[in-house]
Amino acid sequence: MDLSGKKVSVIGAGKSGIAAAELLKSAGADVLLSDFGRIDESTVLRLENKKISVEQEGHSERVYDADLCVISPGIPPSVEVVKTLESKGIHIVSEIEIASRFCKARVVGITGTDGKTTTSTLIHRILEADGLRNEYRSFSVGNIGVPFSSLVKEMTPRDVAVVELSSYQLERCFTFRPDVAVITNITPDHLKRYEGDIYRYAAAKFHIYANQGESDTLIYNEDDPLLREHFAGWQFPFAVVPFGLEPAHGGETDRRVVLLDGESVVVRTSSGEEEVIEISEFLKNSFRGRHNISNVLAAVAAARALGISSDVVRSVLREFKGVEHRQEFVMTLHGASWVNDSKATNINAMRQALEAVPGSCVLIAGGQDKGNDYSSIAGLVREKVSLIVAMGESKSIITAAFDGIVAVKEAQSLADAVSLAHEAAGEGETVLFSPGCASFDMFENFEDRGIKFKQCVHHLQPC
Ligand code: UMA
Repeated sequence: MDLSGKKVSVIGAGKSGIAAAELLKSAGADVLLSDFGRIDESTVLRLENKKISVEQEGHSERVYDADLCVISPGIPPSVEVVKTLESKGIHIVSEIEIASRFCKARVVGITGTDGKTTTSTLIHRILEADGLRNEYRSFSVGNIGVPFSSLVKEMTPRDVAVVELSSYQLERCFTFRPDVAVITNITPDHLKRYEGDIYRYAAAKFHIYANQGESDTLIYNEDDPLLREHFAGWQFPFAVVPFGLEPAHGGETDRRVVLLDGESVVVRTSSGEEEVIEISEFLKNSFRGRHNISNVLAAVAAARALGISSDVVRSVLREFKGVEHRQEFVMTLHGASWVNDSKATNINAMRQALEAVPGSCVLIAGGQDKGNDYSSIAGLVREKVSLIVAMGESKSIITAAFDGIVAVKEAQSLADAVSLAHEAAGEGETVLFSPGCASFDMFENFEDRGIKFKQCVHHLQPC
């Protein structure tokens, strides 16, 4: 892609903005990277050495002197700079859109409210294993933490980019066309950005298949009511592969192509049903729960669409130990199992973690509230939780929500929460750290929160 002489403004100097600026510069564009906060000195120096103009602590008029604007995913459409760009008719695209225009590799895109990191990681591991035999590489990029723009120039037509995509990243995608698109589920999340409307949130996610054509595949979760309804009866110009755990819903035709049949993952083909793997072969302490079986079905469907043999899929699934911060087993202490689920930033993820707990648990929850409706999990909490330890900004909201349902103790810090849970946890119980809230009230991000949780747990261990 030749951008010689084009002026491009990049808004937001986080990971994706910096990577997009560097990519655009390498294609000959005249790039301005603008951030309303401070950018660290070494980054400014590095970028200026590459002849990228940088401005910080505010977006100036220079931003509007552009042929094109690339926007970072975390910047909502409601902010002044975006509105002004729009009023001036400057074309605004997402970082994913720009990276995809440079991409020579095949692309697998994975979106959804929950499960996208686990599903992306599974697909990436399967591709890595297959790539070793067939001499290609798999790149795991996107919302998972490595900007697509930062690696896209290394990718060749033989390679595969496995791109985890948030709804934010799919907004302002216009030509992005994954060869294989996966939608894991859609439940309420990030609704502030979408003015409380789940269909606006879903519409952003549906950009994932908007440009797909004849040679492409769309994989979606038939168990998800919103997706099931959305895809019912439609004719698409590409292959559609529903997957699901549940048998046909309410007498409807069973459309599932990849499914759970008894204890086995099965693929329906034109010549019958093929068993891929039994669930007991991949479920383990560090990778458990029905939602993870669902993630496996999605990954199996993607592997099929990419022509990967069941042998490779099986060998990867048997070895897979889950993803850090996602129901990650930390250790057993005095008979209680400690689980780090810091990635659970919404109620649905918290529900999945609670459902996966084998017996009763002490739940550590709380953080920056997202307008959570805790009543939707009251029954599950009554059934499974012996004590809630509430922490962070939302601790009083949690206390009020579970008053009369289960005992709640409020913690003053993460270390305090861990210590209160340790005192309460009985033998055979699980201590589940599944905040159900964003992390930004006390931590840099959910990774930072998960790492600090694990450090606190390890400090409990007697020497
Ligand atoms: N900023 C401005 N002007 C504004 C608002 C913000 O300049 O009006 C600046 C901030 O000062 C900051 C920068 O924008 O310097 C932040 O950009 P960003 O929030 O888009 O963050 P990045 O570091 O670029 O990280 C993004 C994703 N972040 C978000 O979507 C919020 C990362 O997803 C992703 O891993 C990364 O790109 C690489 O692709 C994180 C995330 O929280 C994990 N995702 C959400 C989720 O999973 O729920 C959607």
